[in-house]
Amino acid sequence: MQLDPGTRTAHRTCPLCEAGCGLELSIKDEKVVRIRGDKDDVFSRGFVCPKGTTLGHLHDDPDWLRQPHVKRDGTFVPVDWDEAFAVIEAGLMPVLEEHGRDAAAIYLGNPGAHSIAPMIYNRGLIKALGTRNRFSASTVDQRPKEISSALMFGSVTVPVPDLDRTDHLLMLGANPYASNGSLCTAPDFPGRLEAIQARGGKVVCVDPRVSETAAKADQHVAIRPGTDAHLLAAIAHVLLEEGLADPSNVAEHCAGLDDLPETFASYSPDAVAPICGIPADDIRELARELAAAPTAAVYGRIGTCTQEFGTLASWLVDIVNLLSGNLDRIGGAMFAKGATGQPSTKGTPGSGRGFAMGRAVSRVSGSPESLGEFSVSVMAEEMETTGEGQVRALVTVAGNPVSSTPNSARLDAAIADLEFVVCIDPYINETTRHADVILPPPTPLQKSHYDLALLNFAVRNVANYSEPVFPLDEGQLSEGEIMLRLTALLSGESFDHVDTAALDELGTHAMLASAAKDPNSNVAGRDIDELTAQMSDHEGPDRLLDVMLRTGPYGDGFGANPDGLTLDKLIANPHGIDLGALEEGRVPANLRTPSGKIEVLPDPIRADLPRLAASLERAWDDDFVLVGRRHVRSNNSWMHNIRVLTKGRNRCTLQIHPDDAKRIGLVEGGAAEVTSRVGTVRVDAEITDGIRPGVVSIPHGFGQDMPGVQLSVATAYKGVNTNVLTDETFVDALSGNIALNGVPVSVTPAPSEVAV
Ligand SMILES: Nc1nc2c(c(=O)[nH]1)N[C@H]1C(S)=C(S)[C@@H](COP(=O)(O)OP(=O)(O)OC[C@H]3O[C@@H](n4cnc5c(=O)[nH]c(N)nc54)[C@H](O)[C@@H]3O)O[C@H]1N2
Ligand SMILES: Nc1nc2c(c(=O)[nH]1)N[C@H]1C(S)=C(S)[C@@H](COP(=O)(O)OP(=O)(O)OC[C@H]3O[C@@H](n4cnc5c(=O)[nH]c(N)nc54)[C@H](O)[C@@H]3O)O[C@H]1N2
Ligand code: SF4
Ligand SMILES: [Mo]
Repeated sequence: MQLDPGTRTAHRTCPLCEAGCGLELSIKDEKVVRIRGDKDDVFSRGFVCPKGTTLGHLHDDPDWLRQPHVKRDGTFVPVDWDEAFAVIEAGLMPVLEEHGRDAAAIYLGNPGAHSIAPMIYNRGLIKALGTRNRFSASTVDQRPKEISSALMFGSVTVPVPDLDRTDHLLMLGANPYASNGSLCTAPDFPGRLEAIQARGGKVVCVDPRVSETAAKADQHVAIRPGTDAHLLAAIAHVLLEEGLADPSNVAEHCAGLDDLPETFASYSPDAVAPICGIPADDIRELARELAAAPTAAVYGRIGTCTQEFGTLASWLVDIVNLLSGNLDRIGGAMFAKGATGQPSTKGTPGSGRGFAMGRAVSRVSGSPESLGEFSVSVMAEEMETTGEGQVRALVTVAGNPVSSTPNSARLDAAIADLEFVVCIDPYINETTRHADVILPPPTPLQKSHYDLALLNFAVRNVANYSEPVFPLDEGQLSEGEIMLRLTALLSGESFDHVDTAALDELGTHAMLASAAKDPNSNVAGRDIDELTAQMSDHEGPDRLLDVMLRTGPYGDGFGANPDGLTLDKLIANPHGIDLGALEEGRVPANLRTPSGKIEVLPDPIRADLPRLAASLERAWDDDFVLVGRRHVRSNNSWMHNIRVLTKGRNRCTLQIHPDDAKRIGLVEGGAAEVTSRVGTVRVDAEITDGIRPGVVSIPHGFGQDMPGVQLSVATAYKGVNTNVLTDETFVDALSGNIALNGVPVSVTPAPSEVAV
């Protein structure tokens, strides 16, 4: 397509998922006329998926709120910012004054992990709110992996498969052809998998479904949901028993290695085969191939986390990497070094305070704290259960927990009963319809972008910053300003006189002071005023980002390393800066365990192993179990309002195996009734032999047709919320993380569909 003169081009990173693809936008008359992959992006090299090309549609979506909304007599009305904050002050503060700070809960959602203002200001908001009731999407997602890594390495530093150099990839519970990868930032993940195959390597995909990824893999292993820990323990067993284990590259930095043979003694392939539904010989072969490959990496993702043995499975991924000699090794599982610094690159190299969890338990059912949060599994009960500490108010930032977390109907009712709800969110959806006040952020194209979280999990070390493509409209507030004003209000200050620049200066000062105090930082011992004098005039979260970059592992150290990174340098390089391939030999310097060793068998893991052992005796004979899935044109709960993405056949179907469908009398396209302990949904059947018998799959994030939701496209989409079925009591006991996969359900043809 030839573009008119007068068209300008802008480059920015896509904020929608972890891949972080570079986009090239063509803009005419301040409208996006085309988005394509940025061929010059140092990381994504022109790759883009269908969602990334719709950021212009998102920006123009008439349902995206452009000013705050306050609920009056059950209806949302637009108001100006001062009025919105005044309503919050009048409504929320009395609840906190009367019942204490724990009367508020906060839920931080997924897009906040891809948005610079929440990444930087959430911490201050949480502190100002002062509640112990903190929740996030992490406990419906990756918390088990965060915990297992932090226990082993002393901080949340997750090894990622070295996709571009490995010879063999064993992938469990991930479908990057749909998701584009997770806890493994790799734009064009599919292309990187195909490159493994093209260079003669092998890709093995372990999944109860023949996912898009499984279909392209060299081998598909159709595992029974929830049994990845059993499979991986058996792989470890074979490596140890057959003398194939060779962790010599990191052995001197490990504590507890000698305990592993006994730990896995009872997990022979024969013992786990009937549980996993995988022949014992196939399990042996998986182990032998891992050991024989010149380099190999095991990669587990959401299917291995959101299940009953999520933390053990996540730990076992790294144990098998370690035993097969592939941890911290080129072509194996490696550690990224993000440009903004991580706990594993700060402080004394080689040891640290380590990681503790369960420092508090939730009020009602005693669920353990981890990383300062409780599991979303207890959110509803904390709202419903009266007494000291009952949650009476909710703040959400970029989250839609009514759609995304288990037993949605219960949570929906609990939120409806709260005394006050504030949402920093652009849409009136399943959750925000309960808000008293909605504070909408500008669209992604009106914000700067740097993926502070996910570049720490990238398969190459890369830094990439994007300036806003469009300015704020008259009367719009930046997301950072919204957050700072709410923070000030919660701290008892007057929200209408908040000097956000002064708050940022305080933040900058604190960050510089902490870097100067760290004897290992590149500004150790320097004078704060001298450093401050050298700051460029960036504002808001960008100003703090600049400090992180400059004091980070590649930073200019405020002159100490003149060629190093600064935000100005990133702005001058809109296609990103490639900082090189991942380095091997990061261990032991990146460890932050008190022992200075990789804790191979940390105490909480050791204490959880009997639970796995007990399951060897269990009758694994549920009628049906439910798993999820993703589609490349859908993004969690909030992109179904973009018409171009929802076109085509209904994607919210119940996948079921033909033998099962026949057995229960379900026909293609017929309505099925699916019932779990907590709820029932009615959903169209899609009969496919691409799913294991006994397993059914429904994708999450659908079902926007609830009263009060104002999403004109999404509410018309034929879909159901699968989290009406997922069960808040079905968790990984160690982490408290929800088990979304392997949920026992019954399936029947919906009553009106029964053939007569
Ligand atoms: N059954 C089942 N449930 C699941 C999953 C599953 O696999 N199966 N996956 C889980 C996972 S991995 C995740 S991460 C969660 C995600 O669940 P949530 O954390 O609830 O995130 P989203 O569904 O993405 O909802 C995003 C919310 O953020 C708002 N939003 C969008 N952009 C912005 C922005 O720039 N700023 C702000 N302030 N708000 C914004 C949207 O309007 C929406 O309300 O779902 C989980 N739920
Ligand atoms: N298009 C799109 N991309 C996304 C998202 C999205 O909603 N849409 N969400 C983003 C987010 S928040 C995340 S966290 C990532 C997640 O990214 P992925 O981890 O790749 O998640 P999924 O694509 O859901 O793939 C999970 C696979 O696990 C399988 N599975 C289910 N149960 C089990 C089990 O017990 N064992 C094993 N081995 N496999 C199992 C499912 O069948 C499914 O194919 O995707 C991100 N990218
Ligand atoms: S893969 Fe993810 S980051 Fe890349 S264009 Fe698609 S949604 Fe955006
Ligand atoms: Mo996620």
